[in-house]
Amino acid sequence: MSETLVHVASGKVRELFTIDDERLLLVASDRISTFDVVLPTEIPDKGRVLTGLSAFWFARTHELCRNHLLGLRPDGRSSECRRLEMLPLECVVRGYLAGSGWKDYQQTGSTSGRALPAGLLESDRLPEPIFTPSTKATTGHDENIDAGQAAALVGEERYAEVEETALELYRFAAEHAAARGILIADTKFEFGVDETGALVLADEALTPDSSRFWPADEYRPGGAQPSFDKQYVRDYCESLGWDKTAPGPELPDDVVAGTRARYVEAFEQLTGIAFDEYLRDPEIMLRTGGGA
Ligand code: Q0N
Repeated sequence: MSETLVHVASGKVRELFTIDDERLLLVASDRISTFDVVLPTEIPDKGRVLTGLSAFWFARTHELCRNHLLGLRPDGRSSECRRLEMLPLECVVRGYLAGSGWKDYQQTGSTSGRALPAGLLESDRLPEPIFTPSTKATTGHDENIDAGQAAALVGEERYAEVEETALELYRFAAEHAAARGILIADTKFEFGVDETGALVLADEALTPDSSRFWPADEYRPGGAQPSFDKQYVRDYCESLGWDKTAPGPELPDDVVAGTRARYVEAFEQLTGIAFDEYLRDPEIMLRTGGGA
């Protein structure tokens, strides 16, 4: 019954282990990063919220795209995944103008080589969602690339398929979330290819760590928007005058509790499933049509 897990990769807040030749175990920790620095204080259950949310989206987008999820472990934070050949692209979709998209637009009127209408404000909704791939940087920040550079990395045909699929996934999720009071400003997908050559959605998907979630009732274009999940952490860090280099500050109990509550709120608002229900039996995410 016991299994030997071989560690294969670490992200800032997630770890990946080999189960066997076909399967990996993706484990989401409770670590949190802000301003690109992982903080010394954890947010209890954050990894479970993100694992459950990802599973929710995987179950509900299966007709749009295959995905790597095989099953959830009883701990609620570990997913068994199909092992794939990953594409060397970060597949970003933007529905609103924020982050590096806004920076590029201010400097050039374009983002990732795509001209946008003049006069857009920070956080404005784009006329339509756009696909803005970037390269996977092994250190530092991912670098935005244009469609030609991205197609050169994966091939023209695969590029067209990835763009179309990423846009469909974003449209589906953004519409679902907006109806429940959360704007998904942008999101990053990672895709792989299975042994038959089929495109498969991997990693975590449509979580607050892979996306910008904004509370819809506070949406005011013309400046930066509050983050649905991390705003208490950012505000606290700003109040300290921390220089945003490692190591980051410890978080006080009220900031931890408030932030945990925001993650759970995002989970329940988006899925319509009580977080307690998920903890009792994580695989309900894969069976139920979902309360929402
Ligand atoms: C893989 N990464 C990205 C999580 C994410 N299904 C898969 N098959 C093969 N490789 C990968 C996956 C997935 N998902 C994805 N690296 C390998 C980065 N990681 C880093 C650590 O935690």
